[in-house]
Amino acid sequence: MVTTRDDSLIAPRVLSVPVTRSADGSTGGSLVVVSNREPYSHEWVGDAVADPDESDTRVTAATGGLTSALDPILRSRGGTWVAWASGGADMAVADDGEVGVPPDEERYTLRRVPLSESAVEGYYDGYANQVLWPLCHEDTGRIWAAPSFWTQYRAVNERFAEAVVDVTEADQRVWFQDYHLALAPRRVREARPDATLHHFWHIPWPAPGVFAHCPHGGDVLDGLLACDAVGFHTAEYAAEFCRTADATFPDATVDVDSGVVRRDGHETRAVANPLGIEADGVRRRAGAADTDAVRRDVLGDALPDPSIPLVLGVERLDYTKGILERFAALEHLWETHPERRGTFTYVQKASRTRESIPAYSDYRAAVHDAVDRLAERFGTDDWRPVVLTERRLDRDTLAGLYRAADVALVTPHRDGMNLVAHEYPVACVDGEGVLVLSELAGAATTLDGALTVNPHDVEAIAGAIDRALGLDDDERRARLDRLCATVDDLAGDGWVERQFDAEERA
Ligand code: ADQ
Repeated sequence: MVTTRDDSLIAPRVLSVPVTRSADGSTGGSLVVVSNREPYSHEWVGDAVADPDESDTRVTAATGGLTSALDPILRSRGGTWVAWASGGADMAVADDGEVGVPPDEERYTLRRVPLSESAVEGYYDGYANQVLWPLCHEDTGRIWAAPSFWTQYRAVNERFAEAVVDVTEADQRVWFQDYHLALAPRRVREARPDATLHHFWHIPWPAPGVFAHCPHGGDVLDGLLACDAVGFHTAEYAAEFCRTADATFPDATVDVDSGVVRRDGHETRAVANPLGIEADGVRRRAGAADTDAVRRDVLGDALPDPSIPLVLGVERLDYTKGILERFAALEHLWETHPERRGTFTYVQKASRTRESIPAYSDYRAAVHDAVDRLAERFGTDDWRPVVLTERRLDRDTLAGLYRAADVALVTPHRDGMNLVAHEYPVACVDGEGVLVLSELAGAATTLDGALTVNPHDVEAIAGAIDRALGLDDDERRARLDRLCATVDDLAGDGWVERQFDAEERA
């Protein structure tokens, strides 16, 4: 049974009731966090196979939205982070799979789950990234479900669940992260009926008709419904989750308005809880950057004219990010507005990703072809229309590159949130910068001030680039101010607090 009201009335339900803080300023007791990626990984330095005694290890801290939101929480309250042992030396430095982190302070425990190569292939490259990822981004034609994918996904979720049960007290709070771990909560619930289980689904949740394409969809949903609360970036995803539960389980009672699914005597709350960024850190790094040096470093001799405006795209080379449509839009713009040729350079900062999956290696090849095509068609001795760089940039350089860019294009077909759309405006510390944003990214529901576009509408993207470059100072600054205000609203610890607040309300 489903109760709902007119969809257009479902405004983002961002919960905002403050949560009681303990004396140390944290928001509660110790916590178990569970994710595919680990916050710290150990690698061998030197040849560990040839000479183990002469080898040492190096520890790398992960960067990205998830780690920067959760690592400080675990540092302040203590607890355990359970994750895949992805580093070559991870298990060698751990004691029974556990190691204290951060390395110098040891504020919490990292419990590592070792996985074989075939397990990672089936679970991560397979079911997670060839079934759930295209499904949730509503690109069902790309779903590919070899039998081993599901077998490994189930087995790996089982392994994670065993590790979680091992480190979890009877009534502790556990927080699972993302689409790699949909089944583990059900197993943990069976062993720890009194624990409080949370999940956060970082990618979109599709409409029920799209979710119907999911092989084993009932099991995926059943795993998530073992949780007390499942968080999503937007109210739309939370509502679609409820509708999917209603369509999949006739015995469930679903209230889309309040985001509650009741089944088998258990209640799960779907909550809209947008993730923000560490805005002050981005601002500080951008403010400290020497933008001329960053332009020289990233673009080298590709940029003969150091004063030419930059239009920027930053993302993993993922087919959901809309990079090819962006190149088509640039081509259309330079074709229909020849006066725009030579007036700006488009910089695509791309990182290679998931390349063992054919859809990704094909996409990367198509991106390179498009760059070559544009260079051949429009390039001159004095002007490179497009610069593609796949170099890994540290956070300081990336913040400097954002600041150096006059316009940023964030045009994914679909995106849970998209943190680049949050980072770019606050990095524009000189008050210059225009964000062109896909109306289908989660960020479009939370940020105000961008020029929004349909990510498939090549002509509209071309028009938005043209408009962004010509925006007058007043409008540009007013838009940037609004963007920064909305990014700041979501920055900080609010994300963690809102998630746990949902549990208290339940
Ligand atoms: P992603 O799909 O990886 O994340 P996004 O949120 O844009 O997408 O990026 C995550 C981070 O990676 C950003 O902080 C960005 O700075 C960094 N990054 C991206 N490309 C980079 C590059 N080429 N070089 C250096 N750094 C780069 C998933 C979901 C998103 C959701 C996040 C968090 O797909 O929708 O916003 O999780 O929930």
